[in-house]
Amino acid sequence: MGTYNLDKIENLTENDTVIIGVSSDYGAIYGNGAIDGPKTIREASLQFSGVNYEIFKNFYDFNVLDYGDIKHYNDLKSFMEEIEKISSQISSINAYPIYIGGTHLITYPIIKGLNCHKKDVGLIWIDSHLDFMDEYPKGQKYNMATSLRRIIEIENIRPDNIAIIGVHGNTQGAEEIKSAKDTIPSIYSMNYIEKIGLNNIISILKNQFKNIKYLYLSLDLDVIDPAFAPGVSVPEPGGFTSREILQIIRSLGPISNGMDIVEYNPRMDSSLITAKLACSLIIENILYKKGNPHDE
Ligand SMILES: [Mn+2]
Repeated sequence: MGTYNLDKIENLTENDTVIIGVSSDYGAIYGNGAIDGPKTIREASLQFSGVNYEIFKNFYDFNVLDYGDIKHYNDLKSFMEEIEKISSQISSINAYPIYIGGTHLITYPIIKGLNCHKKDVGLIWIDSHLDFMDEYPKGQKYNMATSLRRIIEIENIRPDNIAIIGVHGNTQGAEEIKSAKDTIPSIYSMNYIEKIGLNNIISILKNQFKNIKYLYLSLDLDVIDPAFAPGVSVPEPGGFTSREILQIIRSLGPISNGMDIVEYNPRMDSSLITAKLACSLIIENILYKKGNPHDE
């Protein structure tokens, strides 16, 4: 991101935003490539000035630090424990983390880490997919298709503190859909969002989470239409436009306490379209969330 480097998580303060790469293909089912996500998004960020035209603020006026990538392990269990540990440390300091995946599996250890400190966790899952399989394929419990199902099983995570937005498409099974609908009351599908209007859905979400102590946003880039974000492992036509996803992040960013951007796969991308959208989402999340630096 062209930001200052952070040596140790312990050096963070609650006013800081920290970028953390979670560079791994663990959890991939439909092809590798997410492991190069953080590196490619950092490279794509070099052409950004940091100044947003609309609100005329500069990214570099804020305390944004780059932790680099989380240490990789050759076994999934150790890697997930490392993510969980980092998430736990950052949330105890109350700094704002932005995790760059990696597959959607990474959200599970991130939320598990939060839970050590935060009893009242809200989660907005922005995704084409429910990721609600118990095992997929049979016997596999930890991957991009099971991540939200594992999150539901974490102690103190309540299904009514979770909202899913943007679900659509033709790749999910009937059982998975039924089981998610039976468990999570707030699922706003893409057709429903179109019918009610995105602004109204954003108002509903702001109201739903207004008393939550810690709100986490998990953004799977495949919720964006492949025309705008082709660089994902499971593209799903009929998704949000770039303008819509920017609006979602500008609106929900300010009420959130942390977020991730997952499933970026550079091997599927074209001319870094998806990486540059990811950079814009990160920059605007920070600028809209922090307000005017000179007011602070
Ligand atoms: Mn997902």
